[in-house]
Amino acid sequence: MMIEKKRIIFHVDMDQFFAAVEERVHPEYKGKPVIVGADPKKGKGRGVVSTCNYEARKFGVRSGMPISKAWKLCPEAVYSPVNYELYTKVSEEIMNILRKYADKFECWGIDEAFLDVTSKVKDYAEAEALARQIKKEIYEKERLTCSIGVGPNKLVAKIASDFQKPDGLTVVREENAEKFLAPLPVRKLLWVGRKTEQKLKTMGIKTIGDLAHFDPTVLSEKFGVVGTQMYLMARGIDRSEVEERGEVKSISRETTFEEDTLDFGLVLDNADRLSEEVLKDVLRQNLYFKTVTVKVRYENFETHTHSKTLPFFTNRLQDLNRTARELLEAYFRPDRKIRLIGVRVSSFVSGEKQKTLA
Ligand code: TTP
Ligand code: MG
Repeated sequence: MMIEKKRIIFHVDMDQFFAAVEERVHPEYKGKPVIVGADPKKGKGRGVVSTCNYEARKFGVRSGMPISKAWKLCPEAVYSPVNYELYTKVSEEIMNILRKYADKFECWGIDEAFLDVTSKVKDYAEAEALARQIKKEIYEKERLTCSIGVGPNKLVAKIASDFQKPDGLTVVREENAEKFLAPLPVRKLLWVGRKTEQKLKTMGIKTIGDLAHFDPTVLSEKFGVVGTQMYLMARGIDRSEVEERGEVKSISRETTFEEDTLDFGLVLDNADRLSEEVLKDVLRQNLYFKTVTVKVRYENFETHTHSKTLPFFTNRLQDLNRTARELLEAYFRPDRKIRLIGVRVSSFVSGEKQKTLA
């Protein structure tokens, strides 16, 4: 029988994301209510609130609310226009920090991501320590806080990240998942929209616990496949995988030496060859990259990766060669034979986009 390894999944969600980025740019906003969205035009403006900081939430302001209503609730707030370009850039930086902690990584919207960290930690205690480390790195590098949920699957992790906000960390072990979910409103489950919520209410189901104790056959009669899905989710069960989606995220090549080696000239020659191959792929796909990562495996299989993000996008071989060599040289030890090296580039923009930026 094959025993499946228990997964450990993180969901990371930035706190008051657009507003937090605005506060970082404008320190004078600190402590004030900040509302990011359409121009309020002294209450006559159209359009909605994209997000607001926690000070503004105290006044009842929420994402998606008409900006005119926000003005009524909190005219004294700082109103900021939406600067997507900036938030996208910050988002990319955050995703690059997060990605390196994960076996599998899934970016889920501008300020959220799932990380499968199963092979990185041995138990939930280590998972909690890793989550703290991630929060620390994001804060140190970006001066932004996030909330992290840790759980046995994506569903539980996502609900957990929302449980304590801002700057939260909620760990839900598999054996506690059902108990953790039970008191929460059914609306917290991903599939349950307003209509389903109403329908469930007429059946006497308000909390996730009510749903978990309901007869699953009745649920599938009333809601079809979604009914069965909802029931499983209410029991804390979700088998969906964390998966990379969308366009190419990285291009890499690696090589294992015929014999483990201390000949660093040979290692560097091979690095140049790998860089050349990687670059061919980059050019073929008309991409420009910004991040270079090298991987080194010593003879005892101890494996390290290290990245450097350049201050510009490039598609030049000499940039890649130089950066890869520099990163690799830091791993050369007179007493440690090298077994394998790898070169990877990531953080792409397409050639089309690069032209408009230049
Ligand atoms: P959220 O993570 O939902 O919100 P948030 O990060 O602002 O606050 P929280 O601390 O509760 O996580 O959304 C992320 C960003 O997406 C948010 O900063 C702005 C944008 N957004 C909209 O533009 N419109 C919306 O209706 C919502 C919900 C978010
Ligand atoms: Mg958020």
